[in-house]
Amino acid sequence: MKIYIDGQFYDKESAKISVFDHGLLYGDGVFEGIRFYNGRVFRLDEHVARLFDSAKAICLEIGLGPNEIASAVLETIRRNDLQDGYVRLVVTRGCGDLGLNPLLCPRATVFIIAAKITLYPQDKYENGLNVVTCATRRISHGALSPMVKSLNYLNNVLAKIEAQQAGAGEGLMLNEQGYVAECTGDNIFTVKNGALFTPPISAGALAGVTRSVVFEMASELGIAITEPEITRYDIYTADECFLTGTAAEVIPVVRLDSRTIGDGLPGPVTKRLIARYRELTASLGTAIY
Ligand code: PXG
Repeated sequence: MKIYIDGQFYDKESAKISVFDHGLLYGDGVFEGIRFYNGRVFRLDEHVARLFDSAKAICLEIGLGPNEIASAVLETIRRNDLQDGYVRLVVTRGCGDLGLNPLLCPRATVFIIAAKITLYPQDKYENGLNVVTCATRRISHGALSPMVKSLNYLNNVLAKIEAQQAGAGEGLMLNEQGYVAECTGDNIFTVKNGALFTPPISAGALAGVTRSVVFEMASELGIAITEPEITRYDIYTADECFLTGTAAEVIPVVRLDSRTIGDGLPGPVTKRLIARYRELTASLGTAIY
């Protein structure tokens, strides 16, 4: 495995980041998780654009332009001779001293890992996930914008622990007002009477790249989609529910907090979107080779 760090490639064993890097000391940095399929990177430009937006929001100067970052992602995949897999693209504040002052970090650190991906088990796509609501709330706009895909994932990690302790496949996160935001690493959608619903960004949902593909697929398939405030009641009483994420793709949810959603099986709209998403990922994207 070859890993990109600041313009150079290193073997896995020698790919190391300093203990003085503020990405580690303070979670001061941003990242993206990107998929590639059949030798093409899916939605590369959207991921790079979101990375730059996240960086801008935290006053982080990446030191490379969007085209250079995109080229570095492609080169990292090529060096690893992969056709299908997952890319972790990380930009940290870089090395500084032990104080949190970011001005003492002269240069951002950029690293890129391209790897094979461990997927959710296939039976979850066929039978659906069991989800529980977590007590840990989604970070609020007043603390750190939930739009920023930052290295501060501790609240999501704590929520994930709750979900795991409950034996659930994912954890539902509410915002401070008690409205549904998203899951610990995925956006959430419901289907009711043939129409699609998903929480708005204002409720704390990440502007997911896969989420935006669902909007495109819905318009292509003639399915209505809106972003009202959603409560757990709306999910308990939905006909269908599913999650979206770069890693999870589109995955059905059949239970929330021990309530069966719809008839307890992945529904027709969900199945249609899963099939269409697979067609898109298999055929679109930036050519790697
Ligand atoms: N919400 C959050 C909080 C995320 O971290 C998504 C939604 C989905 O966004 P995309 O753009 O991927 O459709 C994410 C991204 C994991 C893992 O190991 C998942 C993400 C990030 C890092 C790790 O499950 N998902």
